[in-house]
Amino acid sequence: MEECIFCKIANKAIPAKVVYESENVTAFRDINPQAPVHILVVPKKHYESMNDLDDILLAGELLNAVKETAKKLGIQEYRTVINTGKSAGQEVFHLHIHILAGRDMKWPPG
Ligand code: DGP
Repeated sequence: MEECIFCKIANKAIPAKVVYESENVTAFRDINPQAPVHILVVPKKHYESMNDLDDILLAGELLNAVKETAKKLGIQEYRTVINTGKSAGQEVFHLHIHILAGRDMKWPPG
């Protein structure tokens, strides 16, 4: 989508600190990190949220990208988060998986 910030990052129209890339997925550092390691894993194709993801192979590629990104960064313990919808905390309406690591995490989340 033309005006979507994560589409622009995935298309390399604007810069980001990319840490992992596969055919259909890009992973890059969050601009406003909430932990010492904070990565966003996004499909290159625009999906507004998890509710729109209709491609099972891509779903697998996204999860595999989480695993490969963690491996590449040498992190074995991490939290993954997918905010879906405004009340769940979604601010950027391009599907993304957060990877957070490097500090103790509380459970349940707020
Ligand atoms: P969420 O609240 O789940 O929609 O998370 C959106 C995240 O996206 C938030 O942690 C900040 C990050 N973010 C927003 N704009 C940019 C950007 O332009 N570049 C990068 N790297 N991250 C961004």
